[in-house]
Amino acid sequence: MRAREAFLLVSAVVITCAAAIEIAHAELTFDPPIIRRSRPPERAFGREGDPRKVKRVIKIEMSDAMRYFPSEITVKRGDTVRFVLKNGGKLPHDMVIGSMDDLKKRAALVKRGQAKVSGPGAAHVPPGGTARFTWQFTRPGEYYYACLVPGHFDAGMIGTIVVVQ
Ligand SMILES: [Cu+2]
Repeated sequence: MRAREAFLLVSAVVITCAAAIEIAHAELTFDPPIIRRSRPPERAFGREGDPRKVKRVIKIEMSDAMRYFPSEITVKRGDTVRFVLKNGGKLPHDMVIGSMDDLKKRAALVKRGQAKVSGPGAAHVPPGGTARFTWQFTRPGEYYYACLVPGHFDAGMIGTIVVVQ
């Protein structure tokens, strides 16, 4: 094997290992929503989006009927989306993106007063207020957005995000 081929092979192995470690780390740790990192951690459902690379703007309305409108959205893999939230109700509402498992865990923490809704992929919206955040969907699949104000998640304030190739 020539030196150049050997170098390429070693490089490929190193890069593959680094990627595998990063994926394992992202899936095994539960990042408390308050903690921010310098580089957006990649989760199963994507990562914090760069506001300069927004490709789509999606408006979502929240109501005291414990529903989002729309309650289902479809995005393309790789798209960076700016979510513009409007709370038309008299109660506060949240929008937090995640897998169903992740959202259930976060809802339980918020309910016990052990976490607040903030950080990447999440926003808390006061009555009559608006908020926005940017998210990049990096993997195809079905994910969710939910309101973690105690009682709202249980009342079905959940929407579905379908990420297509
Ligand atoms: Cu709510």
